Amino acid sequence: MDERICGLRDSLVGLDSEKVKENVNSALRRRVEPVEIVNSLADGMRMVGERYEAGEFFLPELMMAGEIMKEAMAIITPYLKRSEMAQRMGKVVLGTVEGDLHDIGKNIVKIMLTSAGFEVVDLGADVSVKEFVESVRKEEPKIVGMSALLTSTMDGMKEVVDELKKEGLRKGLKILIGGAPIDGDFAKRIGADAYGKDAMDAVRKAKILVGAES
Ligand code: B1M
Repeated sequence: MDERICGLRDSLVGLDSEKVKENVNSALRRRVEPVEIVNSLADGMRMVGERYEAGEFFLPELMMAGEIMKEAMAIITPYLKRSEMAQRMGKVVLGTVEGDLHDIGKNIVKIMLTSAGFEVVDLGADVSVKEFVESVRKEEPKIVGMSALLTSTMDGMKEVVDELKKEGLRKGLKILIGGAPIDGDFAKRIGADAYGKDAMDAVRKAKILVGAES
């Protein structure tokens, strides 16, 4: 890892909000690519998850890490440049599926898509099937993006895909999904068009879906 950001991940795992902000600002001053800073923080969140799984962290620590991550993202967001292709990339309706409150990954995907020139309509977290469908009808996006972090909510993605089909809205509309328990096989199984492993991959897949990249 770049030595200019190596303290960043560890300060997040250490749940040291002030240190994280200091490290983010310092990395930005040293002209580290904002995307690299985001990746390093995402890595830290993964380590927080591992500690939770190992019984070293509990729910309050998860919540604290989530808040620190949001504060850090608020500092970084203005530095992520909007692409000049903005007009051509098109609209994405994005949300975390019903019953699922995890929105950190979804928010990173939103920031990355926006920086790549997509117009993102963010429905937030805990988004019902009906809300997704109504938003597609209203916004006429090129892509619907869904995020899920819980194994118990990932099937909600299939419900959205099925309902869009039932409502005659699936034609010409691409569906991109992601989140820790999701993989390419699941995407295929539920009839989604693509799976994003992380935020960078989500941008790459979104570009492919709209024909901007092969
Ligand atoms: Co929770 N949680 N959580 N949690 N939480 C997990 C997901 C869990 C794996 C932890 C664990 O047990 N190891 C586990 C799920 C287990 C399972 O389903 N099998 C879990 C659990 C159990 C729970 C609760 C049930 C705990 C409880 O209450 N007892 C509860 C559920 C609440 C609910 O949703 N209804 C809960 C609550 C919470 C907090 C609120 C405390 C907090 C969320 C704060 C927030 O999001 N605002 C939280 C957190 C922080 C986590 C972990 C530690 C970290 C998640 C995260 O932010 N990762 C998580 C452990 C883990 O994931 N290893 C865990 C960092 C983020 C950058 O990565 O979200 O994966 P990720 O996003 C990536 C990619 O997945 C991808 O790109 C992103 C950026 O690279 N991606 C996409 C994501 N969406 C995409 C969409 C795309 C494409 C790519 O296209 C559209």
